[in-house]
Amino acid sequence: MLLNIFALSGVCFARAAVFWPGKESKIYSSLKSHAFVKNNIVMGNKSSLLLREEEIAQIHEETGFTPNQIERLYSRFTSLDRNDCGTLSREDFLRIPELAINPLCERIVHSFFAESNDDRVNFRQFTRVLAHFRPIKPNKENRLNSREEKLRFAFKMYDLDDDETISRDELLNILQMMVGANISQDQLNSIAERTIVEADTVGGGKISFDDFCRALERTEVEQKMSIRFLN
Ligand SMILES: [Ca+2]
Repeated sequence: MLLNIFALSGVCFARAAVFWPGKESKIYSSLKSHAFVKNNIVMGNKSSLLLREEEIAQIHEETGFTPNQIERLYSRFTSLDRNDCGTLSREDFLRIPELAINPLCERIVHSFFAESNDDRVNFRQFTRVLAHFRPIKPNKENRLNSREEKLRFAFKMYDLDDDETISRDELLNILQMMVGANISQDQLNSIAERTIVEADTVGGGKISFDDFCRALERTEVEQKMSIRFLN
């Protein structure tokens, strides 16, 4: 039960995120060509909007994305940045149709703002969040996409008040987002209750990060929370 609930949220995220950097998505191609035109127009008079070599090198070092992937992501980023201010607002994210209809939309968007002090997301923060979804490759481990970081990322989606535990109400909140009105309130309450009882090892009625990891011990988080970024 627990495994399914937690794994499902990871899949929800991966589905939404796949629309950002992938070539497969139609919306991406149209946005990308828009960004391409925009970049060409602004080139020369708004050089601050272009990525500098050293920024690419820093982001590569930090996230493990290749320079080519970084440029693709940047093109996506600038296409979402309607006001050309170099940062994204929550509204910018909500204009992505695939994201707007994702049941966990609010939590996904929230995760981009975790490191932001002023409710804006810059390109570096944007790439750091997406880096959690890079597949894990042998001998090429990057801190951001390790199994533990992927799990921590999923955990934070549940932990609405950032107190490092998942309470019954927080679990219920995510369950409601995921299943909508398909399951009665009574059933949801009982699922949340059972999940907590199953996972909570210290008996405090809450799920700690350790409990969360233990519950997902036999789940292939690496695959469920990975996106194949094109090279
Ligand atoms: Ca909490």
